[in-house]
Amino acid sequence: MPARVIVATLALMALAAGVLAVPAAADTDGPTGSTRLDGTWLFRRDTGDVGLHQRWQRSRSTAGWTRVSVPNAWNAGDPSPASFRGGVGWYRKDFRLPSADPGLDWSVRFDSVNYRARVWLNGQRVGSNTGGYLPFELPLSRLSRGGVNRLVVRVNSLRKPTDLPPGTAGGWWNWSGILRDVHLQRIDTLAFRDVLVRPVPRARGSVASVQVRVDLANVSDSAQRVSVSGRFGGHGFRLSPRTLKAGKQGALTGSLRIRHPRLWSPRSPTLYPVQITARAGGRAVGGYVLHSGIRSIKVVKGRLMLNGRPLSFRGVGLHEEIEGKGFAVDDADRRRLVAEAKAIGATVLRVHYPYSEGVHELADRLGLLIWSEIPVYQVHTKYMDEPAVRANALDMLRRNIAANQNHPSVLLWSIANELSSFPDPGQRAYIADAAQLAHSLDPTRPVGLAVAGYPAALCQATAYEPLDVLGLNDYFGWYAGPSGQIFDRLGLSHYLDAARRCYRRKALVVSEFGAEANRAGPIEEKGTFAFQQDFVDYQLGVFATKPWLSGAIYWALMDFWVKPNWRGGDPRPSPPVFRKGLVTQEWVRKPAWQNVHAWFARAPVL
Ligand code: GCB
Repeated sequence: MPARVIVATLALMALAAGVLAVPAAADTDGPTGSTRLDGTWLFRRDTGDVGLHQRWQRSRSTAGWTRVSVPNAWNAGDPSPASFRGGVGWYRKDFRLPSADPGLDWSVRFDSVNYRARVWLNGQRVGSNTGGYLPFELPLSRLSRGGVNRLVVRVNSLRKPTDLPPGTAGGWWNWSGILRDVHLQRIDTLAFRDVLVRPVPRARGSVASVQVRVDLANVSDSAQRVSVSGRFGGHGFRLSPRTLKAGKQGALTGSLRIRHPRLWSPRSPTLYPVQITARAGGRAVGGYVLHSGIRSIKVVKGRLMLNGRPLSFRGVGLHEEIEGKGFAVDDADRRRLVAEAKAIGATVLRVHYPYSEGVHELADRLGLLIWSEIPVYQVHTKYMDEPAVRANALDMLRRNIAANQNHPSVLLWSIANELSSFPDPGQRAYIADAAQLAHSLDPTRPVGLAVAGYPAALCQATAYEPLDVLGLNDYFGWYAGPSGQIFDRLGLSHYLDAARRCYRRKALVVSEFGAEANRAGPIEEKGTFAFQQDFVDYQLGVFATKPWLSGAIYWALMDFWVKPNWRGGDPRPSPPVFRKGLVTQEWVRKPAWQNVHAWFARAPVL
């Protein structure tokens, strides 16, 4: 029995016993009947980009291919400029289906391939995908039911200036390969496309309505009468049945009411196990499992509110990176990273792209909120002005919401990081379209944007009007900023107050603050451990005097790889590694870890 099915079964057994079970393992949510296709694959670098011409998708020989373990970043540990630039590599995996039943269909789901993927099965093209951080699923046809099947993936990690994140400018290493898990999905007649379980607490939390929408595709060659039933915690529900024609997709919807719900919050992250069963012609053909949480997140009078109470969180930036593996981390690595964030007392996680399913599930269970961002990262104005770039960004936003909206941990949808500080018409159009799209797809969450925090860039009130939350990336006292305007940390308090006056109705969050530290040395020297300690004490001390601030995020918890010549503002840098971390890549806590821990322990979350 696959692990996912075992966990689902345990959750059901616990449900029957009336217990709210929280599974111990990461990555248990999603359609049942899926098996991981991780583990040993063959890999071949294609430095001359000759693979397509030589039809490597059909090659039988293993000459030139080496064994790797997927998830895999083929450039892990390689600090060269060529490694950062990226290139082409091929992966291949031979596998047998878990069942030879001719009535079943199968698909393959990739959680993350950076950046362009083309996929073949048994020599036939099955599809492609662009973008590194969102899952994609491709149907598999021409399968050998009883024999060996060969899956081949060509990965091209060279990014263009119009890609997201753009070309070589990225603020983190361009890890190349199949970076997250691969799943083989069993499909019997009906395939789950989108599942939405959206609880909305009402009447001060004394009751909640839960909206359920299940999008199914009829993959059989005849029309089917389709029905869906399920359980939300101890409560049963049924969606209105409908008939789906062969090959067609459609949504079934319904809702239920929960009286006296136990609300989800960082302090008590109550989860309701949700189990959904799809039937075709009365026969159960598929299941879907997730873990829901009932809580409300709103911006009221310039303040983020969780369950009706003002939020004042302290959080950390966190890349899903492990030294020696790049972003190709496993469940145990994710648990260790997230545990380190919990240990310092963080209640929010942020990174510049959607986290993996595993991190979302850990955050749900551990009561961490996620600032969920898409990699619209420092995109140059001339590219934001291109409608095709904006359309791609909106598509990523749509896919992020579809993939991650069932997680109670998701605090808001962030549409970009550090676009130009003086929004031109192209950027304004993007902000308006993105905010409208996110609000219409998910009216229950605020929409945010992180901006570079400079006094001269304040009061973009019209351009930022459609947003609910503004993140201020604060490097006062670290970088000099344009014309030295943030060189002196004494300007921070005044800047924050000025920001409050400019954006009265928006919730304001310090979405980044941080200082590099890679050595012992005098307190006044940038880059020393002592300087970093003094820096965090000063910054967190200023934040503590701003009761209207909805939160602050230290950037970042752990050191990580940025780019070949990364300096990060340190006069004695250690490229390519970012050293603003409070924990080194070898898991050593720097002295400032204690300072941040002490401040975070003092700050009330709600
Ligand atoms: C920023 C970026 C972040 C960088 C940071 C830095 O504003 O958003 O990705 O890591 O500055 O260290 O300069």
